[in-house]
Amino acid sequence: MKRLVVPILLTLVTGLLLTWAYAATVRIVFEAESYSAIAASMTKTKSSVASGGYYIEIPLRRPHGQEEGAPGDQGRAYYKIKVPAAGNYRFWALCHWYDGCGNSFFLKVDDKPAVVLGQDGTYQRWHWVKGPLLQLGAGTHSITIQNREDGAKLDQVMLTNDTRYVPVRAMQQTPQYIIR
Ligand SMILES: [Ca+2]
Repeated sequence: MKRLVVPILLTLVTGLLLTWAYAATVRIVFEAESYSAIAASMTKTKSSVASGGYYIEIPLRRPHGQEEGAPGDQGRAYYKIKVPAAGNYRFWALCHWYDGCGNSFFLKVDDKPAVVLGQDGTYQRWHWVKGPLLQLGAGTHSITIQNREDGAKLDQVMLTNDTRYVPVRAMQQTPQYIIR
């Protein structure tokens, strides 16, 4: 009987920990078009293949840039989100890049310096781009997606404290975490 107590206790403790870990998982998903403000040349574009029917983009310029240069304008989209629990959140963005000179945005969170989002080599198709790990307190945060290169499109954003999670397709928007 005594030999059974330890395994039973271990099972119970493991179960409780797993339940807690699962319950504490937060995913914050918002459509790129669910911005609270937008400034040109960032544009909302209708699309039958985009989640929610729209994406936002820095439209392609003619001639399209052939090298890394300064952004053509201050185009940006601004979001406010409500983070339910403090933690480290991985930032993911569902993006579509034109080419190697149209494959990034600037990402600015709260009043921290802007960082580059993207610069990967997947062109001409929608894919999830892994962004930075953000240390966020519970409460309201602001997210700005800014022009860095023309030909860059954004469909959705996802933040999760489950840092092992890798998104594969568009997800259900979580309106409870979006402040408009
Ligand atoms: Ca969308």
